[in-house]
Amino acid sequence: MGKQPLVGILVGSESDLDVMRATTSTLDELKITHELRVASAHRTPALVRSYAEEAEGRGIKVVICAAGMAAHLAGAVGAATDLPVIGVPMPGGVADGLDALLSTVQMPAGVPVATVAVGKAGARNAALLAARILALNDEVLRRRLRTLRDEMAAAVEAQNAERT
Ligand code: RP5
Repeated sequence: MGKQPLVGILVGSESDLDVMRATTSTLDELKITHELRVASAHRTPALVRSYAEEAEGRGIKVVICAAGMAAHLAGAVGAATDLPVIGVPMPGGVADGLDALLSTVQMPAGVPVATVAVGKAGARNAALLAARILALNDEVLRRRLRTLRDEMAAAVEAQNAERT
């Protein structure tokens, strides 16, 4: 039996998986347990509803939802759980992700969705934001996040050193 997942990832389609590897690899890097399911607000609404309703009871702490085009997944999940929900708008569609960005970010008052950038940058940041939420109660994870931030700064400094 696998370890209890702390982060649940829902993707609207298998076609989102390439982008969402940036989320799973970042969670792996931070040693955060996670699970991933394909579930669509449009194609499998009952599956989305039951996943959202059961997630907290199953020990999930944060749900990350990736969807493109008319991206209702994160909002639909947020409507059925009190867990923090992070939405990742997928590129593609008629406006290459701007459609999904607006669909995800423009939640009416009452159901929050923390929306990150479109595509791979957002997919990585979704994992980092989930990690920051989990780190509120996890000192070891907080140190891992600090190390990651220090490494990022060091990499930029090394690039500048090469220029001088
Ligand atoms: C959304 O529609 C999915 O999240 C995906 O980004 C987009 C297109 O899905 P496919 O037609 O490629 O399955 O629901």
